[in-house]
Amino acid sequence: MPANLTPQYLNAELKFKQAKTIPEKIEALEVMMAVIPKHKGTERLRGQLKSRMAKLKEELQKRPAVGKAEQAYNIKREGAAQVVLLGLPNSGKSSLLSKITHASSEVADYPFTTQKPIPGMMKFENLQIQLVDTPPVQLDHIEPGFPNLIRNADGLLLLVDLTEAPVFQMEILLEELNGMKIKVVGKVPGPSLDVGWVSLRALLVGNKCEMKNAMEAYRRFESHFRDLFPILPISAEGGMNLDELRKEIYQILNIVRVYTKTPGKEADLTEPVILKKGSTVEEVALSVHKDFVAKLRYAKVWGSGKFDGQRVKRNDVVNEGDVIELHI
Ligand SMILES: Nc1nc2c(ncn2[C@@H]2O[C@H](COP(=O)(O)OP(=O)(O)OP(=O)(O)O)[C@@H](O)[C@H]2O)c(=O)[nH]1
Ligand SMILES: [Mg+2]
Repeated sequence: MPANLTPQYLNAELKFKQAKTIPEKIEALEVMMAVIPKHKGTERLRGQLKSRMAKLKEELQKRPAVGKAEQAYNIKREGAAQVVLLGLPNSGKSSLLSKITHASSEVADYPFTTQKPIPGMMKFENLQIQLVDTPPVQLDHIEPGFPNLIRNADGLLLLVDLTEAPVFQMEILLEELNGMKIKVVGKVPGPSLDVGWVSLRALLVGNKCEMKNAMEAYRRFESHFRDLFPILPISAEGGMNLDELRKEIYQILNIVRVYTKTPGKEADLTEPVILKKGSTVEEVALSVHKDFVAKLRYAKVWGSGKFDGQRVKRNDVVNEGDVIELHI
């Protein structure tokens, strides 16, 4: 007997074939089962759909769900960029977060105080940068989700305690990151990467610099790493060098701030457009509105060694602080 399948059914069948994930397949299959004409001619087909559904549901059960621990490491990026704080136990990560953002993360004189990542927003000039405090890096254990949090960051702040063999601490941190296929770079651009590796810019920070002998330790630490990375001594608790720290954090992000203006009006310098270093006028237009790119005829720029209001082309690279007037 002919099956006489309806267009509704055929449509759902097409969706089933195109489905990429198991839930998508189940959804399409449910529609197929609901709309299939129920008569003798479709009996075999209905049987096949039923057993297919049973198999899909079984497969869905077998897949490991994303665990609670892993979910905790999923920190939504906010502000201009996300910077992850990393360090061994007690280095002062949570003290720093609590000091330079409005977030609070528990501080204690015993190790392993922080159990899950905690984000906070740091103000730098007219920007907000997200910092993420994390549980301490350990030699023998990595929480699921932790490597992903790090790999997705825009930059890293590697914090060491200057009173506890800082060079050794940094070597452990770099080695652990290496194990996660994260190439940490600072001043010198790294070599091209193998498949599966990511490269992240980092700022090295020596904490507790107000302590006795800490600055001597800092000088050894600095001479060890200064050719490779930007380095800074701070005291999170004493509030020392924190303005410098904000500047250095901004520096590792490799971004520029530009400002857009409409002809005849002043630019709003409180609302920067944030772009990767090396971006062009075209990308400024894109950030304003996607239609602007196609319509863009030329732009005028104030700043960056150009004379005021100089006319530039769409593929001209923009610089930090430029004011840009887009003409469409
Ligand atoms: N002297 C001094 N002590 C500090 C400074 N910053 C933090 N501490 C102390 O160092 C200890 C550890 O600080 P935390 O901020 O909890 O360190 P943490 O890196 O978050 O530690 P975990 O969460 O265990 O990884 C606490 O006793 C802090 O009071 C500092 O600048 N100077
Ligand atoms: Mg902590």
